[in-house]
Amino acid sequence: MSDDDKPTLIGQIKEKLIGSKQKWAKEGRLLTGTTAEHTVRLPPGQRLVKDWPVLDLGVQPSVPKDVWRLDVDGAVVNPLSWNWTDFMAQPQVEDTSDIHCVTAWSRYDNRWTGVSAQFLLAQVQPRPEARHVILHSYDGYTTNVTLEHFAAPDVIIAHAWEGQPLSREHGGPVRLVMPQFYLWKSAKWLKRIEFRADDKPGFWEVRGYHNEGDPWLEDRYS
Ligand SMILES: Nc1nc2c(c(=O)[nH]1)N[C@H]1C(S)=C(S)[C@@H](COP(=O)(O)O)O[C@H]1N2
Ligand SMILES: [Mo]
Repeated sequence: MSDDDKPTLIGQIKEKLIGSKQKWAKEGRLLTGTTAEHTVRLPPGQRLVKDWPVLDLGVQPSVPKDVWRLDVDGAVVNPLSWNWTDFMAQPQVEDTSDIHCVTAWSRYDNRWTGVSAQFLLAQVQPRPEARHVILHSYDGYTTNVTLEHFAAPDVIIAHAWEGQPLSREHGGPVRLVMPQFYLWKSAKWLKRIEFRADDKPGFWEVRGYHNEGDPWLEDRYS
């Protein structure tokens, strides 16, 4: 290296900076491990978890399959009441979706099996005035959704998760799954689906939770 090529003091500092940045790049410093696709997959304010937290009112009702029933009634042409055998004899669908809980955790790729809401709607035929759907559970929990949201293709009345019977703590034998909304809309230990002309805010909705609960709009609280 000739004298002319010798880096100045400033030049030496810059080289040091560039060098350390190059090292960071090589090491992948500051990379979060997520891809651009994941960035848009995770709704605002959520963090990704790998486990599956249990949240409920502190009571996990025991509902044996031979006792379980699902009543579907209210503003429908054909009310129905399925026992376990009836329910399992309906066409089964599978769908993989993400869970977003209002307590700021999300869990990707949950594979659900059950009867689709769209199939149920075709059976019961909501009357023209029906606009709202109220989910009633064996622990006394209720939650309300619009008929429009309930009719989405990924809404499932689920009895299995990852190919296994849904555990009691996660709402077995049967829970609703409504992936496009915060998980509090996905009623566990499902007992009754009521169709109504007027809305009826559920357990959390009357306690300050948002009436709709869209995670992409951060509809956490009202
Ligand atoms: N029957 C019933 N369903 C319920 C609840 C409940 O207390 N009772 N809690 C809701 C809330 S607030 C959440 S976050 C999810 C939790 O579901 P998980 O325990 O399977 O994660 O269930 C929802 N469904
Ligand atoms: Mo929740």
